[in-house]
Amino acid sequence: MKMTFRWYGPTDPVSLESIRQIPGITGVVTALYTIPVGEVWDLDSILKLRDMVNAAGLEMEVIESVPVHEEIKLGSDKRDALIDNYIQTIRNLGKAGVKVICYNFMPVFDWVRSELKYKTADGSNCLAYDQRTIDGLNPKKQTLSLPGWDESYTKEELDALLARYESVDENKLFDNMVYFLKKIIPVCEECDVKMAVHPDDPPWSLFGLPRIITGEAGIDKLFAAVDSKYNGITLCTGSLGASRDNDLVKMAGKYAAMDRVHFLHARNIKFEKTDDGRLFFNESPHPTEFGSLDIYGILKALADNGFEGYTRPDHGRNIWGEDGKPGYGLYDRALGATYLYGVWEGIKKTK
Ligand code: CS2
Ligand code: MN
Repeated sequence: MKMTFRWYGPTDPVSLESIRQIPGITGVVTALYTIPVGEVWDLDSILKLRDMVNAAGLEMEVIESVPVHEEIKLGSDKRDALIDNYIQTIRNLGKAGVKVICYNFMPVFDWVRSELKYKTADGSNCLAYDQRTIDGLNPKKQTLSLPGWDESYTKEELDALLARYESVDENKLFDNMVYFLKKIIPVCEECDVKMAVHPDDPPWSLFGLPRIITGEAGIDKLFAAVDSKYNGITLCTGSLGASRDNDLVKMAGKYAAMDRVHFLHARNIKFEKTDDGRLFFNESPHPTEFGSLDIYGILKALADNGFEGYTRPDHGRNIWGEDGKPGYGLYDRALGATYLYGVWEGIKKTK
């Protein structure tokens, strides 16, 4: 396992120096955040970023994310030019020594939560998801005020985009994803850069938009449609684990044995009891005991099936008075990293 840490670039309040001081961390996972979605990431900018990371004693072998333009997900006639740009970005990243690209194929919205600072009993705060709040939101009828939603679209632009997705169902979205992958995977093979799709978070349809990377069936179908090791997944435990239909220990073992897990996001979530039985979860500390997911079991299944890939602690809470970027403060993710390191050491030494 290669332990990494997400870093949001030079403006991240968490410095490379701090990251370097976390035991076991050898690299950061980052991106060029200022390049508009769809444009080529030029080699110079990539190398500058890599050199900055390397100068701090860390590697930059994983990118999260190179975002996929909505025109590609929609399958419009603009997609070929945008896929050509994506291909050029892959080539440039390969030249800079990048080995894995994490991306997602969720229409319009990335991860969705109802709260960014849910207060927990010990005084820390974390991200949370309450189905009741989400059910009360309708982006077609109201101006969406969704925590974490970056409002990069105006209301009119969002309306227009949502209207275009009305003719895109799960099957169409899947076909568009396969079209994209069939074009890029041969280049990935040539450049030795692996694609690792991040599962949909949460793994079900939201606001009427289709979502397809939600569990075993979708992932199996994706692997069958584009049968290359370079077409792999980011195993994000907190994303897939939000659906109780997903058996994460089984999936971890199965996909590691297929050599298709290129990146691990280790995050625990805790389902809370609600008066009316609706879904509510918050993002708990990483160790198994504090959440609803068997983080140990997942790591064991990965180890037993030969996983040695890139890993990072996903989302941490805000603790010790830190007021960090939601999910991405320093302290709790650092605790998560040392927990993962320790569990992994234990598994390896008792094999
Ligand atoms: C991340 C995702 O913060 C997170 O939950 O795991 O936002 C992830 O970066 C993207 O979905 C990957 O494209
Ligand atoms: Mn994740």
